[in-house]
Amino acid sequence: MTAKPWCRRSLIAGWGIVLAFSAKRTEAATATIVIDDYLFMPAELRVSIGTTVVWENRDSSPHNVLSVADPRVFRSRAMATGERFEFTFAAPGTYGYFCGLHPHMQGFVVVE
Ligand SMILES: [Cu+2]
Repeated sequence: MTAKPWCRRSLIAGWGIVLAFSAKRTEAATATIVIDDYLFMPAELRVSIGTTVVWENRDSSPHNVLSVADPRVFRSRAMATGERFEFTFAAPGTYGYFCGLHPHMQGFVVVE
């Protein structure tokens, strides 16, 4: 017994949806926060759940990134010029962070 044309069409449509979702899931969303001149730029970043945020130190001084929360959600080592730290945000929320070497340097990531 062969599938009726309408049935075949809905099968194809169904696979199309599955493939679209798979493509969306494997597409790695990333966002970059640049560290320069003792600032996080942008200081306020909004991303969707699952986004990997990359902090990139373009300053001539070393910096690190520590989440404000206790216990810390993320914590980088001191990054020299050109070094990066990344963290993937799996849960929604507002994540404040600062530089442990220069605590006046602050920013936050809103995950929604
Ligand atoms: Cu710093």
